Amino acid sequence: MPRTLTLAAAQMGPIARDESRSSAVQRLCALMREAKQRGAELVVFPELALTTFFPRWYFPDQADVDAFFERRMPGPEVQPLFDLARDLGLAFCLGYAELTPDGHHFNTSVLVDPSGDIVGKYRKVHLPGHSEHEPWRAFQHLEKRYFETGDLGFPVFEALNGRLGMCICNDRRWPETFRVMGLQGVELVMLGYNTPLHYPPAPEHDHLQDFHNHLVMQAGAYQNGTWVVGVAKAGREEDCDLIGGTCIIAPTGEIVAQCRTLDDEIIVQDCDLDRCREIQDNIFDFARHREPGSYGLITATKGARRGPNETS
Ligand code: ING
Repeated sequence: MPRTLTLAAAQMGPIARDESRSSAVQRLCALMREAKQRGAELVVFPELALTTFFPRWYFPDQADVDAFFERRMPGPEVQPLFDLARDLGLAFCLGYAELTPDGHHFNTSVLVDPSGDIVGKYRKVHLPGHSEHEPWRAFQHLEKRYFETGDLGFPVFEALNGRLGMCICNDRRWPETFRVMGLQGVELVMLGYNTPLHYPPAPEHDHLQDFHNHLVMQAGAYQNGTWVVGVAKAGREEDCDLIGGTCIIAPTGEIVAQCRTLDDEIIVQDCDLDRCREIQDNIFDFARHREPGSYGLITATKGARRGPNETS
């Protein structure tokens, strides 16, 4: 009997800066109902799914930044989503901005089981962008200013009769992210993203954003023999175009389902978790083929070493 998990990716269109959490939660609930109607057992939502992508602005006053964060999960505005999931018997994965009781700020994702309990948490490790206001940019990308580096590593959780892991947005571009979970036998990596079409430091790559988005997730899936679901917050959000490309990727690296719009949209896929073994027992049988003795630089260094003639 294959271990099949019926998975829904719940892409969101733009969230306006003045859109309330309650409005965003209503949209998430509508997506969750549609996913249930289409047979889903697990629904994955985007990164920072409760508010607009606020790192695109410079806020000198920390109180204005903190207004985008959740002090409790679920707080009162988010409770209806947890209640609906429990009523429908659905698990879900939700990205949000976490402000801890002792004052730490993280870009966070939680895995909630069908009884409404948080059974997994992840805090974004790879924070892109910059930490100071850079007015030359058409829009800011101040994740390094507003969030701390995640302190939970890349855990893999036993849930829904499988081994599930999470990462967030920029994390997907770093092979280490998937490999650390691959070394824990992950079978499904759930991730959300807010990815602007325009990348101010290298506008010549703007036309490659959709390609790079799928490239990194397909590679992560194939090289670790895991399912991957990537879920966009998409569309033109506060004058900033965010890519779509929400998709579900098999352990072979094949995209098996993909959103077609830049709006709120559900795609659903039966994921046979046992298919991970086609890859994990063969081409990427880590125990047989990996040579960690040759990989020392990966954890010994941060930046590249370019030799004696290094140019800065
Ligand atoms: N967003 C972007 C991402 O990694 C980015 C940042 C955009 C990096 C375009 C490179 C190119 O998808 C977040 N939130 O990490």
